[in-house]
Amino acid sequence: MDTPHAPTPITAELIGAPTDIGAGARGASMGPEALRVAGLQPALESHGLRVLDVGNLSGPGNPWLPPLNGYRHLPEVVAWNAAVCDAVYAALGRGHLPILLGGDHCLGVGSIAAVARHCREQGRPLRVLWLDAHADFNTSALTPSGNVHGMPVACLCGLGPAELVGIGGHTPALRPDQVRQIGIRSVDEGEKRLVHEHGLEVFDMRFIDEEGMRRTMARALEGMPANTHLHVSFDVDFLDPEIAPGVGTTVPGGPTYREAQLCMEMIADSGRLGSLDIVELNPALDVRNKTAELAVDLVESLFGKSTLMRAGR
Ligand SMILES: [Mn+2]
Repeated sequence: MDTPHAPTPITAELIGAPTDIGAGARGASMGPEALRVAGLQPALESHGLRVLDVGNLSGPGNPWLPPLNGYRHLPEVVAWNAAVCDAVYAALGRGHLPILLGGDHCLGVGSIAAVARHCREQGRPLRVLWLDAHADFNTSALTPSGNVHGMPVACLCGLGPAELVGIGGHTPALRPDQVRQIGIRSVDEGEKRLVHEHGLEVFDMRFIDEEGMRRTMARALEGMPANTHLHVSFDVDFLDPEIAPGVGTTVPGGPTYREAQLCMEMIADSGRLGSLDIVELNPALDVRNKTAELAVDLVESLFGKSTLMRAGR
């Protein structure tokens, strides 16, 4: 029986968004099922969470067309993001911790716009950790590909097509000073300039090499008031491709297994995690689902599984 002081168990709500509508390679649409097959739900349950798998959202198919006015599949991208935004916002309203199972990273727009809306309404500070090989701060003027999965941070900060930028009902959804980017190692020239102009705080691989993951995460997590909602947007290409081959946009030189574990454990230690995206997992490029299994392993650490031999853990 619960004592009056027992903490209410967290209810995680798994929301699948099976689409690769914003990506440059097909296959991330199979990500949600690969995460389920890798045992995401029982893994979370083993750490004391209640887990509600609400299944997959539905949306338009991928017509695989060239860019139109600088964007590929913009109407479809908007439709998927609107569905994600509604689902994540509803989950937060139920007091649940939404876990978006992508899908490509364009879905970060809908997911984080919903979180930002919830936080505005609740008067809570929001911080977003963007774990990624890429800054995802492109605009249609900067990127020739037109793939929207390279643009979500820019869209959230108000740079992008109006129908996507305004999806959470407030433009911009985020201020750049709410975002910390970690693991970045591939940024286009024009994008780099834009990131600096907008003052995003970036802990790139050079920073992690020089300072170590511990100092990196301490910096990324510092200065959060007690009621801060922390959102983690975990692009699986954050990880070194040696350990995580199942993504469409591998970039060598990412965090090792141990560095990634420490990153997740320090986020867990902050006690602030309120929502999560797991995106860009591409089972078509994976090897026997090992990248999905690694993602599940790391998400366990995010929810308190510690690989350290310390008392009380
Ligand atoms: Mn990304």
